[in-house]
Amino acid sequence: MAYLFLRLSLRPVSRLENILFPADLKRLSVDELSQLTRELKDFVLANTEVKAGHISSSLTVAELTVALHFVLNTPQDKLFWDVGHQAYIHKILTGRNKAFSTNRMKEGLSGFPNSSESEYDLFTTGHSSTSISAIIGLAVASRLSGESRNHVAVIGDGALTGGMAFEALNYLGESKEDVLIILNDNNSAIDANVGALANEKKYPAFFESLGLNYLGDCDGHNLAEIIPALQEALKIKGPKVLRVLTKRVEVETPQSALKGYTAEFVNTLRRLAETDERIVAISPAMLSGSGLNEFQKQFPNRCFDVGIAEQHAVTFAAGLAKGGKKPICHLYSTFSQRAIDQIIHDVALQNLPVVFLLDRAGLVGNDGATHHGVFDVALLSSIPNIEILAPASASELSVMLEWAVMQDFPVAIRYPRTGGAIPPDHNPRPLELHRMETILKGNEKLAVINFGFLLGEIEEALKDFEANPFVFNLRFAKRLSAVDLKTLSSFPNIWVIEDSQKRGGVGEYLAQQLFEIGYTGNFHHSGLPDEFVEHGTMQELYEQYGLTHIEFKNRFKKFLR
Ligand SMILES: Cc1ncc(C[n+]2csc(CCOP(=O)(O)OP(=O)(O)O)c2C)c(N)n1
Repeated sequence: MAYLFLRLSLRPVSRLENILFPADLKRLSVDELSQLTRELKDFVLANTEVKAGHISSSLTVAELTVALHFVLNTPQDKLFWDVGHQAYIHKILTGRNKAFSTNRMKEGLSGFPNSSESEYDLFTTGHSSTSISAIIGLAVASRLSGESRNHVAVIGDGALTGGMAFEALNYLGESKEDVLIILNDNNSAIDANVGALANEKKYPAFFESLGLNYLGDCDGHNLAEIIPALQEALKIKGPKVLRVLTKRVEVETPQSALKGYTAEFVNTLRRLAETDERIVAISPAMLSGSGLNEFQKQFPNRCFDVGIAEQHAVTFAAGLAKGGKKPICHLYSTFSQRAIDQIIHDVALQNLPVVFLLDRAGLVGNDGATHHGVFDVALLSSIPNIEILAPASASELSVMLEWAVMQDFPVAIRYPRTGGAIPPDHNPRPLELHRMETILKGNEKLAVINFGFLLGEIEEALKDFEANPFVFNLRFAKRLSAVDLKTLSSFPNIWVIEDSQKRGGVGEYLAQQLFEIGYTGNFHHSGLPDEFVEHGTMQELYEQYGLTHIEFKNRFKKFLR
């Protein structure tokens, strides 16, 4: 009995059970908050299976998150998490404790702050370096409305390398709005952080030279330091910066070898670079995601991680091309949106031979609306000089890259994350400008035109049919040769299938070219509708939008009966 009593009394009280909203934190002591922080970390680890990056970044700011919600009065006070991949604990503390296990699942919580999910998520985020501009906007709005509240942005040292952050700081130093910027400095940005500022001695002088009040550093894992530091900081009016030193909490993930599209890209690039010294590679802070860390090992002087700076990456590539190099500029499709003007103004206008690799094109799955790579075709296809290509298979990516580095104009190759669609049986033929590839010959009632990685789904859908339609692999988004247009115009039904927005997509371009030569048949178009796509697995999402073999088969039945 005495033993049982001892055990019960030693069992720690679960703090987390009683914390539903930030107000519940206010009555806890610093020791109790520390215990809660430990429980929160365990809770995150127990309730998340995927995306170690988000888990690590969230655990790294566990103490900071608890301290902020202890000190601030959210949602009246405005709290902005830059990028937002570190906001798991913020979500748990703001009414989403119970729902947290649905994180990143279809219909579940988003992996990023999402303003339609909770009033505590100030902004929908996912792309980096937006926090300072947005918090200044909110602070000005509060001032103009005569409302008194705190405005706080938390930005990582990685996100601080983004141009928008610099633009906003420059503005803030002069406008002197009342905002607190917390620099979460763990000297990492997925890979090691880069750039002159990452040298720690430079931060105080940098912020002060811009007219911001630099409040110094504090230990980001010690609540007894962070809480008073935040309380003091908020008493000071005007723009100020508090640097919180954190150590990245590493979460073990199985190290997978390069595979699929990433492996094809990197292995082909290495092979080409061995014989062509002009080839150089650029990545804005995505060296390991792109696979380019493998290229860097072999060619350390020809591989450039420029930080989270897509705009700079593109114009830097333009300069390299002008200087006689062959730059391979790797961008995630979704982040390339940042650099459309640089692609137009600095690359395409001068017809510079930069090769863009637009990775994670199409739907990316659980990262959701901020990260789907579905706008690239629409955004790029109105730009003169540039060619936009999409491989139907990983091996075709290799063929396309080999072709692209030989051209004297800009080329963008969009390709998906590996997985999420059935890989096709595809042995790509050599590329010819503006020529499509014939995949299957068959029934002359229907021409199916594939652009991108859904070819395997099309092939799967056709398995049980005796008669095939014609299936073509379009390859080039913007233009099709006169001879291929003529071939297509003899089909009474044409069906274009793509894994991006239909509006502005290849279907529209092809339809226009066909109608211009007098095509009068039926034109069908599958792709993504005019709406933002939420999160879920790639497969769930492609199913939702009718872009899998199941839906294709139903439609083939109608065409081929
Ligand atoms: C515009 C843009 N480019 C690239 C990314 C991919 N990305 C997500 S988090 C991250 C690193 C962020 O580093 P940091 O801000 O220091 O945050 P930490 O995870 O270290 O706390 C990168 C490069 C992004 N989200 N947005």
